[in-house]
Amino acid sequence: MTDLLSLFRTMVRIRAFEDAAEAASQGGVSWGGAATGKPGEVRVKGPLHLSTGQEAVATGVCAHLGPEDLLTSTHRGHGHTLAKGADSTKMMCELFGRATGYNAGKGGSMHIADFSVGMLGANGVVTAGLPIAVGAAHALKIRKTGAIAVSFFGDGAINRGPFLEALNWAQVFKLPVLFVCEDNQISATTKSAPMTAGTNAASARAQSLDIEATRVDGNDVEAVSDAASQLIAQIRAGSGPRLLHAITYRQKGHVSVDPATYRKQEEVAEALKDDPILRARALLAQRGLGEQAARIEAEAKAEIDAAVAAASAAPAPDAAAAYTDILTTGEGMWK
Ligand SMILES: Cc1ncc(C[n+]2csc(CCOP(=O)(O)OP(=O)(O)O)c2C)c(N)n1
Repeated sequence: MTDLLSLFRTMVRIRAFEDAAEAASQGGVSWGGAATGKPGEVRVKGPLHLSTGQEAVATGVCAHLGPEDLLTSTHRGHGHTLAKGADSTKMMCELFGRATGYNAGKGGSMHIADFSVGMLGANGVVTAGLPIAVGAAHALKIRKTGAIAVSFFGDGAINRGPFLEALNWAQVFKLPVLFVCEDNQISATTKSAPMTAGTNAASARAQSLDIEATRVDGNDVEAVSDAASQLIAQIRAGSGPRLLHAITYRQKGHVSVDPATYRKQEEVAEALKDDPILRARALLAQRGLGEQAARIEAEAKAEIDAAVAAASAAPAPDAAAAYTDILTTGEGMWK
């Protein structure tokens, strides 16, 4: 569904999910440091990479995908995963380390996958999702399913080799894959511009391989949706790969406990005015849909409150589960 109310619903569900997850992680493990919260207070342990401010990109792209289409994500994957149709309660349970989570509480925020909705997984290794998506797209092409693969990645990812390898392979074999660069203009804690050669590097590098690329305002959900719709239609018609370069802004630090003091407060304040949800809410009000928008936000908040309650009440995994679903317990290696 691509009308603005539907797009708004996805964006506010993502925002509510991440706000709740962040609240549950406050006072948790400090970045690179020791646990600072009181036991029992902190329900999300370890780092949490939030995509606050980037919701329009996940939303606008995934609105054009079905469960048969495949998706790879990044370390900042909550939005992509929700937009692709994953269950918010199972996701929250995973963040809370509960047995009822997507990975039985053993994976956490960066390892959520749900193959039933085509979500192949978040990924802590920067750029690793691109070759996975290309492999998936190759399989889709061989099987002639008509489905496509989509890979989200950050602007930092384009400086690693697998970016070029993935794009090259996809173009050589004319694979059905959409590469989506979420250009939030920062890589972890470092501004991207001074360490990235070229202008509009994500699009320009794709174009150097004759892959058509479209640049879009990534905080304008309708613009993202329109651009994605066109590119995805071309891919479904057999064009081979396309790249969507969405310019956006990450409102929070690299991880939830990072206060991002390396960024000027004026820059953040200015960027907050361009919040994609504020923009969509204002547009809906202008179009006489303010009441519906408010109802949708209340529903999203209620859904996520219920997810938090369910996750809080859910059981932790058995201690014995630490030894299941692992490749090796190390015996052979150390003897
Ligand atoms: C191969 C690899 N190198 C380094 C890291 C450490 N790291 C985690 S996130 C990140 C920056 C990624 O930047 P970008 O892709 O722009 O995403 P952002 O965090 O800005 O959303 C780095 C270098 C990693 N996870 N994987």
